[in-house]
Amino acid sequence: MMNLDLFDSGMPEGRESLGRDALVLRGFGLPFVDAVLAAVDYIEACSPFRHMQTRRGYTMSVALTNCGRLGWISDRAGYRYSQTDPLNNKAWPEMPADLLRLATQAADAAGFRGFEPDACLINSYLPGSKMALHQDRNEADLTQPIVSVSLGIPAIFLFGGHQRSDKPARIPLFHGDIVVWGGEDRMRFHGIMPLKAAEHPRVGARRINLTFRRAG
Ligand code: MD3
Ligand code: FE
Repeated sequence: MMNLDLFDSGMPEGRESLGRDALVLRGFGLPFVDAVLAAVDYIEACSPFRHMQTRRGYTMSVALTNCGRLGWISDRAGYRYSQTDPLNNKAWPEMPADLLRLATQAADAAGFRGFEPDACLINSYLPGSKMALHQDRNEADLTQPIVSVSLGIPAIFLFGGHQRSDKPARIPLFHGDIVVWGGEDRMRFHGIMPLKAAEHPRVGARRINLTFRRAG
């Protein structure tokens, strides 16, 4: 008889462990796609995607926006969270209830009960966009996990170690995949390889990634 446990691990729609406290939930976001895309439309009408500057003066190839009480920003003064959008000096759009539900359900499914994100960073990638290896260390409570939702064309996620020089694993992320990171995997270096040109039937020639965080 076929070993169903073995079959379930590592297959689309299944769970793949990336580390002790890091898990890919393949396809977990698929039932939420319409709600997430509607939420992104609402958010970008108030706070459009824009390319931010790094502290060193480079322009990021990824465009971003935020919703929730806090939003992640970058400029010549560095990386930080802000209660207001620097484009209009108003509060970021509220986190839509559907997004909050998706984030808490995914965190629950990964074993992180009681996750209450107050920030959602939304990244928009076009073919060629990439994200260099980095750590996420601007959040106040580093014991809280991060939940990431991928939509649109695929990307290769780089999952490194605790040192920038550790050789990263390459994990493909597809439309509807969710990844949850916490515990000992929370501070790992990570990044995204330059996106290959492709077309997604629902999202077009781009990738959207939402990361839910407890920032404050
Ligand atoms: C692993 N975004 O916005 S999400 C980021 O696909 C970021 O847009 C990537 O890295 C993206 O900061 C990757 C996945 C992610 C987010 C936070 C992590 C992976 C993580 C924190 C610790 C370890
Ligand atoms: Fe990151």
